[in-house]
Amino acid sequence: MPLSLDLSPLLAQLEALGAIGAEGPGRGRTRLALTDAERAGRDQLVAWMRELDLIVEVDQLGNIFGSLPAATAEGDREPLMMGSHIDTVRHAGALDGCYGVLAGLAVQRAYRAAGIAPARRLVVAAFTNEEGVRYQPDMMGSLVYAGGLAVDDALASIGTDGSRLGDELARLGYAGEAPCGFLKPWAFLELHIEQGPVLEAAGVRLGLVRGVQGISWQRITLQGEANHAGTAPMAFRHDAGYGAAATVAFLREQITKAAPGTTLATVGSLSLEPDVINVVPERATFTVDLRDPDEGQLAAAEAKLDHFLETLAGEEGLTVHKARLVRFAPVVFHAGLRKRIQGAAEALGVAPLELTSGAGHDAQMMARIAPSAMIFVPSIQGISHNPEEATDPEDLALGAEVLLRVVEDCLALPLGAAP
Ligand code: HGY
Ligand code: MN
Ligand code: MN
Repeated sequence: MPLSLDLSPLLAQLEALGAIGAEGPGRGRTRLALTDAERAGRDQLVAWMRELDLIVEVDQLGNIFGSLPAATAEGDREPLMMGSHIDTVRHAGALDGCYGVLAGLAVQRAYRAAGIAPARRLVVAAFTNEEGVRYQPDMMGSLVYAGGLAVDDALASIGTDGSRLGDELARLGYAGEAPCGFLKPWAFLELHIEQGPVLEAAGVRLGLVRGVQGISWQRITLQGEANHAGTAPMAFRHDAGYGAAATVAFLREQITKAAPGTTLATVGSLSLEPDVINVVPERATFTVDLRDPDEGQLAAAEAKLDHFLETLAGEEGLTVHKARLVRFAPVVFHAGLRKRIQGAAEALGVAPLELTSGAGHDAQMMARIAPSAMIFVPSIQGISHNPEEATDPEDLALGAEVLLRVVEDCLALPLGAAP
C-alpha cells in the first residue's frame, strides 16, 4: 500500500525556515554559508530531524545528515540519500535548496507515520556552502563529500569577507567528526525548483533533469593606473574601469550571441578602486560566470575570453590577473533513476518534460560517487535567486509526491540491485 505524504508540515517548515535570516518585506532572506543566520537555519533543521527521531550526523565540513535506519543491517549499508542545501544567496527566495531538504524529511515522516522501517537506510543531507557566495567554489560541501576537493583545502578557504571557512565552521559548532564521504549512497535524489522559465513556458508541472550544464567561475583583476579625470588625455589612460566594461560588453556581444547561443555569461560582482568620481580607476576586480551544456563550447568561451583580455591588456596598458574559482564539466544523470522518476510522474498523471539544469546543484557533485538524479518543479515566471522566487503549492506537493514514489520504487528493489 503506497505511503501517503502529509504536505502541511512541509509547507509550514518551508515558511519557518524562510523566516530565518529574513530581511523585511520584499527583501527575502540571507543565510550565507556559515554565518550566524545560517547557523540558525542549521539548528532548526537539526531540531526537525530530532523530532523525527533520526540519527543526526555532521561531517568535517559541516554537512548535516539525518538518517532513518533500515530494517536490516544490510539495508543500512546501502543508503538511499536525498538532499540539497539550506544556505542561500543574498536576498534569496525561500525554496532554493530548502525544498529538497524538507521534502526529504517529509518522505522520512511518511515512513515514520506508517511505522515502517525502510529496506535501505533513508538519509536526508543538507550540504555546506552550495551557493558559493562567501566561499568558493559553490557546491563545496557535496564536492568535498564526493572527493572532488580535499577537506583541508576547503577548511582553509578564505571568504570574500576575509574569514577562514574552518574557523567559521568551528565558531558555529558544526565542525563535525564524521569523515566526509562516510555514508556511500546507493543512490542520490535531489528535488529542486527549476529556477528557470522552461517548465512554466511549456505548461508542464514536472521536470525530468537529464543533467547539469558545465560551470566556469573566474575572478579577474585588471590593474591600470589612477589618474586625474580632468587632465589625463584619453589616449594616455590605463583605465581599468574601461577594461571591465569592455569585458562585460565582449561577453554579451561576442560570447553569448555567438552560435549556437547556448553559452551564458554573467559578471555578477564588480568593484573599482579607488572608486572616486574624478579618478581614472586603477583597478577593477570582477567575477565571470560562464555556463554551457557542452564542454567544448564552454572551453571555447573560456579561450575566447582569455584572448580578448590579452588584446585588451596590450591596447589599454593593463595587467590582467585571473583566479580560477570553479570549473565543473557538464554532468548527465543516471538513466535508471530518470526512468523511475518518469514512471512515478506518469503514474500521477503527469508526463514530465526532460531538460538540462541551468543552475548547479549538489546532485552534480554526488553523481561522481553514486547514481544520481533530480526532479524539478516549475518556478513562477522562472524567477530565482530573488525574493520573488515562488512555486505553486500544488506543484510543491506534486514534486514531493513523486520523490516519495521514486523512493518507494527504489526501496522495493532487492538489496544489491542497481537503482
Ligand atoms: O550557481 C549555481 O548555479 C548554484 O545556485 N550554486
Ligand atoms: Mn539550489
Ligand atoms: Mn541557488
